[in-house]
Amino acid sequence: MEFTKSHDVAELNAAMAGSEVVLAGWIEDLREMGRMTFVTLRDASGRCQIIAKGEAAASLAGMTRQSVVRVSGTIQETRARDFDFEVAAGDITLLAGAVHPLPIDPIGRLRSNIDTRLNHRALDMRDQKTAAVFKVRHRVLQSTRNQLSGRFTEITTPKIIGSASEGGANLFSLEYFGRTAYLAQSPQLYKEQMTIGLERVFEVSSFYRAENSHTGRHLTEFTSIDVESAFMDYTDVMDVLEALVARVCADVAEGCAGELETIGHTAVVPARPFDVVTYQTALEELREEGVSLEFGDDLQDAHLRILGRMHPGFFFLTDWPLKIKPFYIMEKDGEVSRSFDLQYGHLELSSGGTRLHDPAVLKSRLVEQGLDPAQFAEHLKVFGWGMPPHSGWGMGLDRLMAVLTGHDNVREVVLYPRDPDRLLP
Ligand code: AMO
Repeated sequence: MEFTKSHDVAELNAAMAGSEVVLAGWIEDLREMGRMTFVTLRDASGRCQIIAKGEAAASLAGMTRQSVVRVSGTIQETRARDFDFEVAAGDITLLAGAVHPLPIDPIGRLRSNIDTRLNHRALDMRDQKTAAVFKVRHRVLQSTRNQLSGRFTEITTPKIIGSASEGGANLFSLEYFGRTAYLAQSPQLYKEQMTIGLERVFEVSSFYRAENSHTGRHLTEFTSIDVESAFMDYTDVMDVLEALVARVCADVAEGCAGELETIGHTAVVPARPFDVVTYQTALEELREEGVSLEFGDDLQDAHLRILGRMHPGFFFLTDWPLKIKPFYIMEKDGEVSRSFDLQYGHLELSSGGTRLHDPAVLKSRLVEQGLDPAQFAEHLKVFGWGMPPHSGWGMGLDRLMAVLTGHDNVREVVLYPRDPDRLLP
C-alpha cells in the first residue's frame, strides 16, 4: 500500500489543469449523480472536489464519510460553484475506514456541546472551527518566540521539583523514588536564578496547579509564557509585555484572517499605550460604583468585572498591596509593591513585578508569609552569588488565546484540557 501524496490540496490551483496529482485525506462529502460520484476531499490544508466515474466510482462503494483515501488523478476545469478546479480520479484507494455512527459530526451544522467535543477531541479537530483555533495558537507561539528571541534566551526549567515555587498552596505531589516531589506551579524560582548568567530569559511551558476551580479560566495544567530580566524594573517589563501582546495581535490579524473568519471572530486590535490603573485608583473607581473595599483587600472576580466594564480591552492594574503579593515581590513604598497585572477587561492575563534580590529581605518575607526559609535553601543560596536586580512576568497563553479567538472558556483553546473533573482523553 502506498501512503504518500504529491501535494496538499492548498498547493493546487486551476492553472495546473492537466497535471497528474496524488492526494490523500478524508472524505468530507460523497454524492452520487447518475454514473458520476462527487467526493469532497479534506486534508489539513483545505478541501477540493474529486469527480469519479467508472472503476474509480465503483471503488467508492461502501466507503463512509470521514474515511481516509488516497486519490490519484488529473486536475481539470470545473463547473462547480464552490471550487476553482476539480480532480478527475484515476484511482481511489481506501487507506482506513471511519466506523459509523461517529460520536460527533465534525462537519455537522449543529456543533456538539463542548464536553462531547472534548471527549472526542481528535475527531473534533476535523471540525474547521476547532482546527482554526489551533492554527491561531500555532501562530501565537511563533509570534511570541519571534518577538522575544531577539533580546531573551529561551530556557526550559524543570517541571518535577523538590519544593514549591509559588508558596505552599495548590501543589500536586507525586511519589518520587521514596521521596515526595511536586509538579511545578510556575518557573518562578528557576527563571529568577537564570538572570545571574543569562540576564534576560523566557520560557513557554505547561505548569500545574491543584486548584479545585470550576471556571472558564482555570485549568490544572495550563501553558504559561514567562519572562525574567536582570536590570529592569516592573515598568520596563510591562513595556516588554505590551510590545509582545501588540505584536501577537498584529500577527494574528495579518496571518490568520481566514482562521478568524472560520471561527467567526474579528481580530483584536489593541489601543496603545495600554491604560495603567493603580490599585488605589481602582479602589476609588469601585467606590464610585458603590463597592467599598479597604486597602489590602484582594480584587475578586465581581470587582474585576466592574473594572473590566470601565476599561474594556487591555489595561494594567499596578502597585498592589505588598501583603497580597507573593513573597518574591519588592516593595515600592510602605505597603505598596512594585507589581502589576495585565487585564483584558475582567480577565487577568498576566501578573508580574520587580523581585527582591536581597536574600535577607527575601528570607524575612518568607517568614512573614508563613513559609519556611529552609524549604527554599537551594534558591536562597543563589542570592549570595551576585544576584542582579530583576523583574518579570508570567502570562497565561490559554487565557490570551481565549481573548484572541473570542471564547469565554479556555477549554476551547487547549488540546486536551485538564481540570478537576477531566483527566481523559
Ligand atoms: P500567577 O499565579 O498570577 O503568577 O500566574 C500568571 C498567569 O498564569 C495564568 N494562570 C492560569 N491559567 C489557567 N489556569 C490556571 N489555573 C492558571 N493559573 C495562572 C494566568 C495568570 O495571570 N510566577 C508568577 C508570575 C510572575 O510574577 O512572573 C505567577 O505564576 O493568566
